[in-house]
Amino acid sequence: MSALNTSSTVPEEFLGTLLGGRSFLLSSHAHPDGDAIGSEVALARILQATGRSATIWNVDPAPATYDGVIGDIAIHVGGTPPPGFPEAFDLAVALECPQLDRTGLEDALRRLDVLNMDHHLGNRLYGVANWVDTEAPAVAEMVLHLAHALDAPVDPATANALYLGLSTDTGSFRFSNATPRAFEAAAELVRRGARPEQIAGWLYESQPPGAVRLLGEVLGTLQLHCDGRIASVRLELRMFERAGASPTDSEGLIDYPRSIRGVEAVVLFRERPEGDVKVSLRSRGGIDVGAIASRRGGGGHRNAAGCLIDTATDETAVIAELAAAVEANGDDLARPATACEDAR
Ligand SMILES: [Mn+2]
Repeated sequence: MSALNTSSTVPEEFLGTLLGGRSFLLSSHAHPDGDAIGSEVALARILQATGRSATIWNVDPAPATYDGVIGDIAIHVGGTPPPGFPEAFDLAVALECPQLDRTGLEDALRRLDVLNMDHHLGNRLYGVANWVDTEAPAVAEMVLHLAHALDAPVDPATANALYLGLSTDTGSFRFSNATPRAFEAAAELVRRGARPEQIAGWLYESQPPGAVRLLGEVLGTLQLHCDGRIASVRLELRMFERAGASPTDSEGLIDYPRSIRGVEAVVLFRERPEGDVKVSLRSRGGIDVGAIASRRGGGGHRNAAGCLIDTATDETAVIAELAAAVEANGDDLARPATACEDAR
């Protein structure tokens, strides 16, 4: 096994506890992303290859985009425990969860000893043993180190699953976590049979037609405010029908207005069948959209947040609050101080 040239090592207590288990239950957060699924699938394959058993249990199904990586690894989905729970398992591993309740299965998982394996800042260290490496570009990269610590084979399918996690968590190696560690892990995974062009095809060239038509509908509503520093778009219920799109086809829509030069904050207003409107907010740097969402009973963090509102009148109010937040953050481009008045 070639060792990676990084400082990451599996903590002894974590490794020792894991080595004491034979039958594992793996879980990750609700609405699993590429790092959640890639890390779970790879860890299941690694545990199985070393004579252990592993069952994956997630509260939500994986997006179809990840089917190729999941392969023949079964994922148990929903709130009802898998057969034999809890007696059939002697350890649980929570991957990618800063808090155990992020699994949506906390009460059940608490019946087992839980190992906590994560890379998020602010992890609550809820495990019987915790391995939290905030320098790790993805949990998938930690799973690769764990495979080495277990002297487990990393076959091409396992490498591909880990590459999915690494690639999605780094935004295809564009984000600030695209560190030397990320590239070193990527190089090793490709050497072991991961196929970047196949993963990229699944991630970026496998859209259902309805998703692309829905994007067209949404972009038709694009409005710029505050001298182009704020972009807003609307997603209306009737657009799904016109586009022949399903609810999951709306994922990632907010990234498009965010890609406009000069845009510092984005809001997506999404009509819900319940009659209210879901507000999704994104921002750059010091612009705090988390505060706007939490004032309205929502949640999130500084640069990504969401809340529910009632009427179209409230949409104007949200944009005005966003304008205030953008102005309060200053303007690198030294535009006139009146630039945001149109948004009030
Ligand atoms: Mn991650």
